[in-house]
Amino acid sequence: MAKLLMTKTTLGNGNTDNQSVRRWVEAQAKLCQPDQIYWCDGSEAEKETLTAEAVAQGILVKLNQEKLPGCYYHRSNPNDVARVEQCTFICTPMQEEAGPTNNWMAPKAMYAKLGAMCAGAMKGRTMYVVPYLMGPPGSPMTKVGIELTDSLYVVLSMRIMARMGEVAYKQLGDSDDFNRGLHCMLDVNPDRRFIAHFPHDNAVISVGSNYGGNVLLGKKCLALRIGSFLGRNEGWMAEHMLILGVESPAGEKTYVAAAFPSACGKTNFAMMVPPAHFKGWKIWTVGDDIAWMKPGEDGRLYAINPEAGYFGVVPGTNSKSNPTAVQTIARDTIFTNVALTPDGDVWWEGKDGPVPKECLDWRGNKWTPDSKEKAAHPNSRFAAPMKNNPMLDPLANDPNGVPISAIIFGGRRADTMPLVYQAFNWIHGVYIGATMGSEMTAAAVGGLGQVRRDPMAMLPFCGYDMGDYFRHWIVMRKLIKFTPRIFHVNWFRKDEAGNFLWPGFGENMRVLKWIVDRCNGRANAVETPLGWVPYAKDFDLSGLADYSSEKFDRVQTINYDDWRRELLQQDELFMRIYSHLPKELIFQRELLVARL
Ligand code: SAT
Ligand code: MN
Repeated sequence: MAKLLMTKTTLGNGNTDNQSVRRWVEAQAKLCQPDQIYWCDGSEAEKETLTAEAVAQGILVKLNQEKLPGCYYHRSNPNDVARVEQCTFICTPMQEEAGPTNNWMAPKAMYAKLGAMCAGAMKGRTMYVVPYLMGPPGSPMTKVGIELTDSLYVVLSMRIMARMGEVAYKQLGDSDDFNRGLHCMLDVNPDRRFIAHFPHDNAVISVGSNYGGNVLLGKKCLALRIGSFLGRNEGWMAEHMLILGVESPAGEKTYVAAAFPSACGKTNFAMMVPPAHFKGWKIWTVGDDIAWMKPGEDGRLYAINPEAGYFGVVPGTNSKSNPTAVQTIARDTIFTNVALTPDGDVWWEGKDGPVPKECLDWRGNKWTPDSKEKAAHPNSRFAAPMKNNPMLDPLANDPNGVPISAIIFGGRRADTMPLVYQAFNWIHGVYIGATMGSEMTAAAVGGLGQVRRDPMAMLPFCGYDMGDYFRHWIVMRKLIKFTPRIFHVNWFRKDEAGNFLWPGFGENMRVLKWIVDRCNGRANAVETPLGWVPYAKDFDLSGLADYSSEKFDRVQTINYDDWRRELLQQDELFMRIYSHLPKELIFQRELLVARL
């Protein structure tokens, strides 16, 4: 390959003849003025060099390699531990295109503002050029991105979360169709923090943060916000969904995609281990966070996971909640903001085994079991390569993706929502997704515990007007011959005393089995005002200790007072986005009111 004609010192073995890439990198380097430019090639040797560099700089701590081979530890700035929706912008020429649920600024104004902040921002630093793919190599659905960053933590995390290096230039060829991502840490100051998306330019600029969802630009920025915008224009869907395959003892495979808001158990569900009672059943993981879905030639809806790793919530991960994740994160993983034990191990609330007598908490302060604060931040995360997952679906890297039979929506709701119900049809399912609500979690700054409307779990991730996004869902119906069945689940319903009415975790297999059986025309259901629900006799409760069919009836109860309140709350969102709201959804609301 031709030598790079860069004005700066260039390092790394990554290299490309693609003139669009080179011109763009050169222009950004001119703006940010790094001391040197490092072109990543994605190789193992490079990983070793950069990891050693990160350790030398104190960005990563090498963990006990006997216990955790290939694992490292990172502590973030305490002001930078989650996505910040207030700082996240969609920059379309017209505000109307971004819609009422997104922060908006005109592209010209945002480019000027962030250009000024990035000017000279990498002086004394290295600019890393990170080429990556979202999607399996060679897939027609895959997108190329290039992220320029001055954070080694980002480089090493991107290496886990995406297919990074030469493979991206190979897919790109001499095209200029790639996502242009620029990330400057600046001084990691919440007052100078912006995550700005330019959907018409397929570009993202992120400044002032070093936290996953804000800075791993392939993930929420490209795969969801820009992706949803591209998907609408190109006839596919970018969704905040896990993808899993259910294998029956007879070897029948059924694929399911499920949208739950951040930190509501997508990773656990995607890696679920069926309870002993379900002999011969297996769950295979395709993805745990994002699905790109497109109608296939056979009329079914096909999904790929654009990512190559899992960026999961750590606290609560143990051999009961997620034994597969416990295995997956035992090597080659970067842990962020968990606690560090004296023997170079990591610890978090809800980990297997004894509580350490003493450790350093996520801020680096001494922690003992008497401490009032948590040792691990509630949004502490692991970044682990999906190839470590013992239950990785054999088709997870298939360029064609997997055929989806069911779409599941779910939220974290202490009341109102039954354990499971099925939509009457696609458009009713779109209404169920559009009116989803969930109690807020630590994955985003602010509002912990309050119920907020989070349509399709996409409120923080939709790159254009929410009403137009619902319209896109309705339009997609016409492009799919065999539409997936749509369901709503809630693992989190509680009784008056605050106890969960459903055991959750692996027992969710029982719900999943009913869903799969419905898709395959095997399970019975009864019609209710909300949708189809299982008869107690058609729902497998056997082998579930102390769980009576009476308790099942309680978790499935439709409480009419709750639903009156729920409908009013749903209206708040519909009023907010009224000007672009498809009338089909207003009719669905009317039908629901009439049934109730
Ligand atoms: O922090 S991330 O945005 O990567 C995860 C999430 O909030 O869904
Ligand atoms: Mn997510």
